[in-house]
Amino acid sequence: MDDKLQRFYRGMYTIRRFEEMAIELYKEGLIGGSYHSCIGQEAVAVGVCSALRTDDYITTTYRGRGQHLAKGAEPYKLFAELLGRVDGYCRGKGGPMHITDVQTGILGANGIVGAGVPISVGAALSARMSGSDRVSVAFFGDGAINQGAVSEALNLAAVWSLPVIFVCENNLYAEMTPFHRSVKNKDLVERAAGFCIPGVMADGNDAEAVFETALAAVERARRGEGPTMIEAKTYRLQGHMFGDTETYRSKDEVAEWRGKDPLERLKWKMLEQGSATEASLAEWERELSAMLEQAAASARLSHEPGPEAIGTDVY
Ligand SMILES: Cc1ncc(C[n+]2csc(CCOP(=O)(O)OP(=O)(O)O)c2C)c(N)n1
Ligand SMILES: [Mg+2]
Repeated sequence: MDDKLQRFYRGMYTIRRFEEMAIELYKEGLIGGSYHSCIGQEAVAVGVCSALRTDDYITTTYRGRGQHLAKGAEPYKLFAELLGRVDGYCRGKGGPMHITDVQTGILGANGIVGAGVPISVGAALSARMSGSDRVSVAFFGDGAINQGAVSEALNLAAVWSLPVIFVCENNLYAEMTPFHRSVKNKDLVERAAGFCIPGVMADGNDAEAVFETALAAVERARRGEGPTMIEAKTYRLQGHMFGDTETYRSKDEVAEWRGKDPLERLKWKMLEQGSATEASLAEWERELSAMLEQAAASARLSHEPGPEAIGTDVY
């Protein structure tokens, strides 16, 4: 059995089921605001986070539950936060867009496009200043590439040779805008050269390829050799957020990417290599689904913060 592929599959399946279940909770009216699912992008989260230690840092976007789970977040506390309950990571006051867990190095999801990137650079600076060999990863979308703060963060990380990995999760769209309408570059990783940072492409629907690319960048950062930018092209198999009518992309395009579903690809690879059987896959899926069902059921039992908590945890 290839333990690594097994771990990747289990991690990706957990994210997929978590998101499917979160959508059901959203439909029930139990989650406030909007919900941005990461279904289809699981290989980037699992590939990159598998190259990290628990004490390394990450920042994510509002689409970040995949990265949180891959970094070690507990499904129960994630569900509780989505439901706005006191047992959630932000005691029910953050919802899906602000999940933070210092224990696992999750320095926050962020609803502001690009805003996590300078925070990651700050975390990398703190790692350096405190004499640790921690690294920091900034996950951001294609839509963040033209944000001023992202350019400033890339530049500062390069100038100070900070241990940070910039992971551009290019799912081809920023809301309804295809990325090629807002940049001239064919690949966004070309931007790295302008900051004298190595830029590497990875197939964002292949967890193993993402892992190998991320591991090289993480090891380089730990050796003190500075930042790397990774562009992982992938695709969100759902709309930008729940309720998106998806008129801006064709059914053929979606079908083409469904054919590249990262979970299915890994499944076939494992079956071909003999590192899993249909029966073992079905057993893991049953086990992980049951674990998530239990987590969601318990989260429903947690209560909402009361009026007495209105002034706490607010900065
Ligand atoms: C600074 C800022 N500008 C605009 C928005 C509105 N907005 C929300 S999501 C989004 C698209 C971002 O796309 P991308 O970075 O590619 O991430 P994806 O949603 O594809 O994961 C935009 C423009 C915002 N939240 N923050
Ligand atoms: Mg995008």
